Amino acid sequence: MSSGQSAKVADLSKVTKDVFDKNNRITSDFGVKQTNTDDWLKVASEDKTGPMLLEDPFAREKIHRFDHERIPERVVHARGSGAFGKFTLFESAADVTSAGVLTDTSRETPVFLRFSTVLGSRGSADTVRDVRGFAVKFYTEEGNWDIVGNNIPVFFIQDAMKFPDVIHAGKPEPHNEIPQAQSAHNNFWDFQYMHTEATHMFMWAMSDRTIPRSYRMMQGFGVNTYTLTNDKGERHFVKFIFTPELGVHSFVWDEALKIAGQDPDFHRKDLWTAIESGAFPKWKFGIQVLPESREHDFDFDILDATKVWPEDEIPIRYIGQLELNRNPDEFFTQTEQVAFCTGHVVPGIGFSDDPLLQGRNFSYSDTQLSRLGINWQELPINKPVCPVMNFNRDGAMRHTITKGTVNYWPNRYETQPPATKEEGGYLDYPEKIAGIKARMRSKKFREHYNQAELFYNSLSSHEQSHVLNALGFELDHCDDPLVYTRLTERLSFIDLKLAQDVAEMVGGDIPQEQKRPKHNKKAKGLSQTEFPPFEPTIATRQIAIIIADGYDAVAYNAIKAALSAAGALPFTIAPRRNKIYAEGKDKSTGKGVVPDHHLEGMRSTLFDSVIVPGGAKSVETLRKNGRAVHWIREAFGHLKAIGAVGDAVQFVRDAVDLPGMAFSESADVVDSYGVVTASQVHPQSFKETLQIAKGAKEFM
Ligand code: HDE
Repeated sequence: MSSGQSAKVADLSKVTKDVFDKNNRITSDFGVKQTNTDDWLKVASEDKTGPMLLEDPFAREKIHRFDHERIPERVVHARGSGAFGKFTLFESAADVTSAGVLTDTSRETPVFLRFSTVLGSRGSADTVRDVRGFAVKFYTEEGNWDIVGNNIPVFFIQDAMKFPDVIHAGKPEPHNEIPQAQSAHNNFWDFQYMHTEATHMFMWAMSDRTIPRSYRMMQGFGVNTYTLTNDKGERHFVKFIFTPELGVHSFVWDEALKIAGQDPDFHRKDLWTAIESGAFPKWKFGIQVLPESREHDFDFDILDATKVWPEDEIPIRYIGQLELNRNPDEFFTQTEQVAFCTGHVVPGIGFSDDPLLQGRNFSYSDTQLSRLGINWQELPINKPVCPVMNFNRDGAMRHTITKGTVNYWPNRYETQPPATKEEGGYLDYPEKIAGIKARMRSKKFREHYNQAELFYNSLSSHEQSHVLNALGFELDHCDDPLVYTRLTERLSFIDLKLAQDVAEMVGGDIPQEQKRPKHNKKAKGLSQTEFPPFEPTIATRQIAIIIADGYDAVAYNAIKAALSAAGALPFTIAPRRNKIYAEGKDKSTGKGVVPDHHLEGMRSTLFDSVIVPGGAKSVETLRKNGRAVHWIREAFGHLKAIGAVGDAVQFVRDAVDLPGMAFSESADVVDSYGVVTASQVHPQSFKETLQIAKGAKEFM
């Protein structure tokens, strides 16, 4: 929970009621206390149930309300999770903007952040391969400011008019509504081929960025180019970036696939649990700023949303911090009804001529009408914390009651005039525009491959191999040879070897020439390996401790205590969820440990690390249990840190049994695969085990 109540939380508390309030009694919507909510009023007796009476207002109301519970889901980004938090500044950006939220270092601005996937429906799985939404509503003293961003800094298209096409192509196909929450199908890849401008983005989409380990471990990007204007009226172009303190981490694909079935709410739970346990996720907030005079200094157009602004050329200036510290009280009225809008900007912040952004400014407010109705900005979660006063009136579900005899401006009373600049009014930047009216894009918008190659070149070799495998998976799911053959040919504009390897995997012609000369350049900030945690930590990482009857209680307790002390979340896993007894104990002599889960109830995929304490009998049981062996093997295959102590060491070594894997005979072995064993040292003291836990930390 939050340290203090933010202005927005206080505002929401005015319309919040508590289901656990003991003084309340169930009432109808019109406030009448009800005596029975289970039986429809009927003509009935002890011997016979007769017909139900339409006159029953309570029954009709209950069913009627239920019939209308659903509202349309978001046309994109339907699946999501949100949380409240605060935004603080540690450096004022007054040199480039007059916005209070970016200049006043004494402010705490309340925020609501909604994470999402793009393609899936509301009930789809969290861990599918997809771009993640990162939408932040800042409830500033000057009105709401929304950054409606993604976890990838570029987008598929350059012009908003193409948005319905890219989304139609990615969503389930129109004839049979297959597949759900997947880009691995003909139409998606057909679209990618038909639009060379999508090349850069699909390379990102095939990287590990689209299978994040946690919402807490991804970057957020405003993507579009906005502008900042300072007190002197000078304008700069700007990009917004959030970088997580926990570092950027991803699943390996096999894990993501399995978790989608094993726990479709994995990311939702992860965020919820972290906030409930007080491990508040934090991001550094940064800006990349360019004076207007430098607009044309680059070989790409800075208004093109399919391009990054390379950090080497335009450094990120980190000026603030975003923290999430409070879970919503109710999903529907908060996470579902929150409505973001790129058009929501506050004085000092403005738009650019980015053709994607300008279209978005229309689309977001428009789409809220079909989801929420014309008075959507009055919904509690969307209401600004500052006063709202204007002559927009009426419409369905209007809540505000405005007193007074006039509803227009100007009026004879001169009441509620527009604000001056000094009073905090929004000033439009007086930009000089000249041009011809035409449906076209400027020249630099027509180059589509340089940054796609830049991105690929900048990845580490293992990230590159993940891109290859991702393309291999996706195109394997396309059954139209035209789609996968053309796409592999397109890859030869980026990297011939990649194109050939993909073609080999998915079938079709093997491209023979690099279709465009390579520039071989790399840039900073594109590989996610550049974003380790700010401070090494295992806080909130989920660690499975596997035991069976006869486990070594000293080792088990020490490991558990050491992990908890480091802020990790240890879970005990055993062959059954009934009590498990330590070495030398049984029902009659010992208390026993109640495991959190049994081996079949959970899988290694749902944990960051697995540790097996010793105890001869326990290890003997686990050795004979196929699922226990699978836990170790699978964790190893997913490159997770695995720990073993005493008798469990040989068990773990046998389970992973990798040819050529050298285990030293000495104590405290940490090998390069992330397997940590301590066979010689029986952990008799808390301190020794803590050492082992610390070793494991380096591999998480
Ligand atoms: Fe969106 N997008 N978008 N989008 N978008 C929506 O608005 C749209 C784009 C993003 O958690 C919709 O309220 C157009 C880029 C997020 O509620 C809709 C274009 C980026 C969310 C819409 C884009 C985004 C949305 C659907 C091309 C990253 C979820 C529901 C010009 C910077 C917000 C809604 C939430 C949602 C339109 C492209 C991010 C239809 C026309 C680029 C995070 O208005």
